[in-house]
Amino acid sequence: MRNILKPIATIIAALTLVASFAFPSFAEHAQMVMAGDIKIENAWTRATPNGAKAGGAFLMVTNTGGEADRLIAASSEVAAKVEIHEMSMKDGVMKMQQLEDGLALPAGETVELKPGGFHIMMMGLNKTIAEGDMVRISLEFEKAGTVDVMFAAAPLGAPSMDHSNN
Ligand SMILES: [Cu+2]
Repeated sequence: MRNILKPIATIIAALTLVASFAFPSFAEHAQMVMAGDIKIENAWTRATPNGAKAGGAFLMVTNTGGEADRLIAASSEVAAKVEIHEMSMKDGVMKMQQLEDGLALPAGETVELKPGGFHIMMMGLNKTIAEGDMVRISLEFEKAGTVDVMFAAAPLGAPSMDHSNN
């Protein structure tokens, strides 16, 4: 790591360390972000094993407004592309697929993106994510616009994003 980045990384590591003792509750300490009527909480991702090309990211999205919105796209400097996925049971097999039209966010409701369900999928990762890293993902909402969210990286082995069995 370049020297100029080191103090920043140290501060972030110190801040996240305090909260990381009690994972999974540590995600609850993640910063709350508002984009228009959209409230984002509990943004977290996971450390990736060396060389992993994909990783999941999770959050709770509440549409506090009176009109439906959609999460339609995402991007990050750490991945070639970022997609919005759904995992579901099909003919007794867990499958994941991209939500081509994005994720519906009904007015007044909270939608949770979590392992085993809806999730943000980082594909073509260009770095290994380490525990305590803050991964910036830009989320684009149809009505609320685009907002950058920092996803705190939980330890390796935190609730699995293995698409085959949860
Ligand atoms: Cu996925």
